[in-house]
Amino acid sequence: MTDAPHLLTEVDGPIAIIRINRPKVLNALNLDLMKDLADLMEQYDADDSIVVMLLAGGERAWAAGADIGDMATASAQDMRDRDQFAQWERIKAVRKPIVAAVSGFALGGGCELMMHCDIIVCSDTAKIGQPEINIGVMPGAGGTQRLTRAVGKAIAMDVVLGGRFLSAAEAMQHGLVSRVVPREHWYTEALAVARKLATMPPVALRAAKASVLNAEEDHLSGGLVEERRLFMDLFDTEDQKEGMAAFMEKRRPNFKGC
Ligand code: CO8
Repeated sequence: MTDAPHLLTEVDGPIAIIRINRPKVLNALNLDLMKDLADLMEQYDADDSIVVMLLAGGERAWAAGADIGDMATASAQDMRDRDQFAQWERIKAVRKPIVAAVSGFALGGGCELMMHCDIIVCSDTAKIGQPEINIGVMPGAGGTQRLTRAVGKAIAMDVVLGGRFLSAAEAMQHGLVSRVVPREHWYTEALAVARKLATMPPVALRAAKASVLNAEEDHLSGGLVEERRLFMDLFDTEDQKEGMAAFMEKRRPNFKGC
C-alpha cells in the first residue's frame, strides 16, 4: 500500500499491520514518516475489509521520539508554520482500533504515538518516557495530557520534568500500557490481540473505541450521553441482532460489519 521504506505494511485478512522501520535512528519519527503513517491509517480506516490495525516498532525501539534532526535548527515560527500537528490529528481521528506492539524505547513523540493507540502490548524490555526536557523542550503531541490522565500527576511530573524512563513493569503498574509480556512474545502477543479484535463486530468496535476516548476527553456526563447514543444506535445493526441471537443459541456469532 506504500512504497515508503520507513513504514512496512502487510494485510493479514482483516488486520492491517504497519511497522515503523528506521532502525538506524531508533525509529525516530520524521515529517515524511508521520505524513505517510497518517495517510496509511486513513486508507485502512476507510477500507471495509480492515477491522483492526496493528502498529509495531522494532525490537530495540518502538520509536525514540520525533526526529530531532527535523527540529534542531527550527525557530518557533518555523514550528508554527509546519503542518505537522495535522498528522497527529489525523491519527487521533482513526475510528478503528489500533493495537500497539511495543519493544525497547518509546520516548518523546514515540511515547505520544503509543498513547494514540488503543491497546498497548509491551515487551518487558520497554523503556517509556518523555525526555524532551533533556533537549530543552517539552512534550508537544499530548505527552503532558494523555500521560497525566493515565499515570496521574506525581508520576507524570517525574517523567516529564525529570525525564525519567519508566520500565515496562512501572508503566503497567501505573496504567499506561495494557499488557506486559516477556520479550520474545511482544509481537506475537500483540498480533494475538489484533486477531481477537478482528473477530469482534466492527461497528460496535468503532462505537466502543469512540466511547472510551470520550471518557478521556469529555466531562463524564457528556461521555455518558454519547455512550448511550452509540449504544442505542447499535441496535440498528445486523451484528447486534446476530450477536445477541448467537448468545442465546449458544453458538459463535458470524459478524458482517453492518
Ligand atoms: N531523533 C533523531 N535521531 C535519533 C533519535 C531521535 N529522536 N533518537 C536516536 N537517534 C539516533 C541517534 O542519533 C543515533 O544515530 P547515529 O548512530 O547516527 O549516531 C542512533 O539513533 C542510535 O542512538 P544512540 O546511539 O543514542 O543509542 P543509545 O542506545 O546510546 O541511546 C536513546 C538510546 C537513550 C534512546 C538515545 O538515542 C536518545 O536519548 N534519543 C533521543 C530521545 C529523545 O530525546 N526523544 C524526544 C525527541 S523530541 C520529541 O519527540 C518531541 C515530540 C513533539 C511532537 C511532535 C511535534 C509535532
